Amino acid sequence: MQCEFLTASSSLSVAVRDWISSPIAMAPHRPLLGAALGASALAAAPLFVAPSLPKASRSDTTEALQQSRPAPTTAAAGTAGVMVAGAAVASVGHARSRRRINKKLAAPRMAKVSMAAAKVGCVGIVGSSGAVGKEMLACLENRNFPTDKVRLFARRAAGSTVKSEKFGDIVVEEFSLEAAQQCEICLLAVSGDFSLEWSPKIKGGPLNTQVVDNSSAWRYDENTPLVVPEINGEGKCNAGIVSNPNCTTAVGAMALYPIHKKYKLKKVIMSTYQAASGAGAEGMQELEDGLATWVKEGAVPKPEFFAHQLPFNVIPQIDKFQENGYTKEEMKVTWELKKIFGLSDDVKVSCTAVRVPTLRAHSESIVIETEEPINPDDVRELLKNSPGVKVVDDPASLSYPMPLNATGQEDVEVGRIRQSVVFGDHGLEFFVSGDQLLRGAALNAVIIAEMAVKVRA
Ligand code: 2RA
Repeated sequence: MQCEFLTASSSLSVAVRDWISSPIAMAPHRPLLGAALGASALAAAPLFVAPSLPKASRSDTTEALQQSRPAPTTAAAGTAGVMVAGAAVASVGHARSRRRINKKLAAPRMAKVSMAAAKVGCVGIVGSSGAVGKEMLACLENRNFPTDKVRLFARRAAGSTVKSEKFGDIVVEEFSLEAAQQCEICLLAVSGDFSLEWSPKIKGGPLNTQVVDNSSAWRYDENTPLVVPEINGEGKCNAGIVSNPNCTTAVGAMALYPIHKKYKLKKVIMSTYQAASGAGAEGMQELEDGLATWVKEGAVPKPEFFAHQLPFNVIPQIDKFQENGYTKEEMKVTWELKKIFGLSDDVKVSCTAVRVPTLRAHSESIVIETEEPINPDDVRELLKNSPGVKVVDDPASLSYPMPLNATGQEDVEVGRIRQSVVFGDHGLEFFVSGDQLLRGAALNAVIIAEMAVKVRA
């Protein structure tokens, strides 16, 4: 059965998409999205403990996504498929209103740096034209970052002008070491290879430039701090290179850390529902194009970016497979939680990472076993008072975290908090949705930079 409005003319489709992105249609209880997400993958994978953190890698996640080449692709357009299309088309509209949403962001719970207290002359964004680079500029604007000037570096966009309400018209430049070192802080939204080559050269120099790197290049380097500022930022943000975690780790860490501090984690089993934008702008584009073509022509084109068709599908592979059968995306959660939380080898963390046809915000189903007895009511109270977290957990009013609602929000939503039937009074299960372009990338980097400014003062 096909939904009438999705098979109608393209102008009607546009009208429908506009309606879907309207505030009324974005009311939190739309069953369409819940059903679509419910069809996503879940798995309780065997536990695995990384014997040690991996060496810094020369390959970056985003590039690795253009994995093994695709399999065939005709859209299966059953009822479930139509529902997924509805959800994803809604996300398209939502992405369009992203700028509006960002302007409406709730006051962040992490204190902003006061202009009077500390300030730097210039912040650079290297890789400014990508999905994360653009959000970095938006975060600097939205959070009133204490700098006089922002410089943007991007190879393909060099020469174009970006209009910024706060920082004026910014002409995008080709990256050069000299220009980067004219900034006190450089935010890098580039490949791991670029970061491995340039971060050590950028740091230091006449202005003692600091690098905040969003790639995987330095995450597992023992001399480079891996930081979620609300968790382990204190005393780490003055390093020459500070590394941002992978977005999947950062989103889950916001909920897990307060729980770990109070109840001590023993086991973490995570299953993810990751949006197309986690793979960058091309990922979003392929999802949008695939859905638009399906609306017009009734078939989804062959994928060029993802290994398989994403519309009407979920893909249980993100990044490369490792020797142990996990993907690198999955092992990042194990490696990075260990480093950020300082977990002992006895604490076991496992993840199954799945790409789903949403545009933005990653969701995660998380099961934990703890050393101390734990219960949902106490954890709700704990999380209500934790920075960067918003408890959305009222089943009676159908309130729970969803990616559409988490999109554009600085806080990670946590809900569906319940006692685990597997681990009993030492176990809990919950669901999180967080805007991975913000918490998992741009916002995390900008808050690190805010802390760095304080230290420099
Ligand atoms: C993804 N987490 O969603 C990755 C990006 N770093 O593809």
